[in-house]
Amino acid sequence: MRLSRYFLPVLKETPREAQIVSHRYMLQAGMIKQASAGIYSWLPLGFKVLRKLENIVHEEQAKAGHIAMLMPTLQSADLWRESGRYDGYGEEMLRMQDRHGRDMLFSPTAEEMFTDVFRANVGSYKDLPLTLYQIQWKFRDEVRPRFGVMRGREFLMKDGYNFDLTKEDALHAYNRHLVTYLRTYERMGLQAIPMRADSGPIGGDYTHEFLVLAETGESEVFYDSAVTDIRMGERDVDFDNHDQCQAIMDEFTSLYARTDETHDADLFAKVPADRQRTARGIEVGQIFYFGTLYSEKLGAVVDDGKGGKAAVHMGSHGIGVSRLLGAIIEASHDDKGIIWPEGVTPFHCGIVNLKQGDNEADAACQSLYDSLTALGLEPLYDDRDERAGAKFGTMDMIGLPWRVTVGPRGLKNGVVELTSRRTGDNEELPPEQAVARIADIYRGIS
Ligand code: P5A
Repeated sequence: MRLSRYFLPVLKETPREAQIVSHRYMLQAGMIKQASAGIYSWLPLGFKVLRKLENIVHEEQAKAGHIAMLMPTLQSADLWRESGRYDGYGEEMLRMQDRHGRDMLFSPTAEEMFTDVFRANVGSYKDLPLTLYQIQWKFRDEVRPRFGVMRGREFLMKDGYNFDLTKEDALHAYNRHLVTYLRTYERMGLQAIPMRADSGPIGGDYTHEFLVLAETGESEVFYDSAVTDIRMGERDVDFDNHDQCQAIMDEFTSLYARTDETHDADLFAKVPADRQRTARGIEVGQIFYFGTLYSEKLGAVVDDGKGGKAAVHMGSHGIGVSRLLGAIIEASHDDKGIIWPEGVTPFHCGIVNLKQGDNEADAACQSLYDSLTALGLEPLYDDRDERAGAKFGTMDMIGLPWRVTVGPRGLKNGVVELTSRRTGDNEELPPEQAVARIADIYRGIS
């Protein structure tokens, strides 16, 4: 993409309404624009990162055999009356009526809707296990929408629902989701720690939240510092293997890690004193096992293979996809702007032409652009007629992890400059080698 033809409305001034750095940078980098309280328009750069996050989520869900589909955002109140949540959900549910006076709502979550599709189409244990999911906009009329996409009213969620014959199978689905979530966050350059939590309006009594530690996080958390040393890494996982998934679950959740709602001071006191930590965290996901809570109310039953009928065991599993943008920026930035992890960056690298209009510099930039594009990479070429300082400022703000700077002086010596956004390290090298280096960095990342 050539910057002169892109739509990147970078703001010069610091937006005054933004209280935390991720919100400020998302506005300044031209990623989002507030439409009304807690509701945002996604401008091209923000939309690009959002799509990248969605892709990672889809890829990791597919590995576990979970099946993507899409539900409507506007749902009939009748279905929610069956579960008892139409009255129970409270002020956060946005309610409306259609022209016939029928009660409708904007889905804040979709347990009822998925259970309804299940009960209408599945009647036998032979069709289990089954996990269906979607990535879809949700609406929650939060009392205090704030921090930009972090606590929005309209937000993008990945929500998945498992249907299993037995509790044991449903707990395996729970473990499977824990594994897929850990892999998902790691690919996004984040460490999200699973912590025992409270289930709130979703119900059930077995649930973990995934928290990214950050001073600006809304949740207070208590944990054993040793949990931060555990990583999924590249290990092979067989998602059908109950024991392996259980072992990973145990590895990640046996140490003390809880949100304030479930914090137990006596248990915490047993953690070695030098490892006790109190901090703040951003909740980027949550998984739930709630058994037959919804299946009994909505009549989601199957033949159990022994001549009887059984209400299916269920859980639901959510990732805050739009919130993740904020969380990634909170975890990865400096005073000049965002620093995208390679796995989620909107463009793989920037190309800065120091002397637009100079034949040699223009040709070298074009050639770099073509070589990178031919390798399947997406560069953002700043071809505007602007001062070098302004070009660097834009690149630093939007946070592409690598920048190639091209100028007549370097070209005389046959070199361009490759700069890491994270470390600021510069290296002079011939253009072909810069291309090869960048291709190398992204090999295996996509
Ligand atoms: C699980 C999937 C659920 O709704 N039902 C379907 C279950 N869980 S949850 O924890 O309430 O939400 C899942 C994740 O969505 C994000 N989230 C938000 N993101 C931005 N703004 C909000 N107002 C908001 N509310 C929830 C969180 O990341 C949460 O973990």
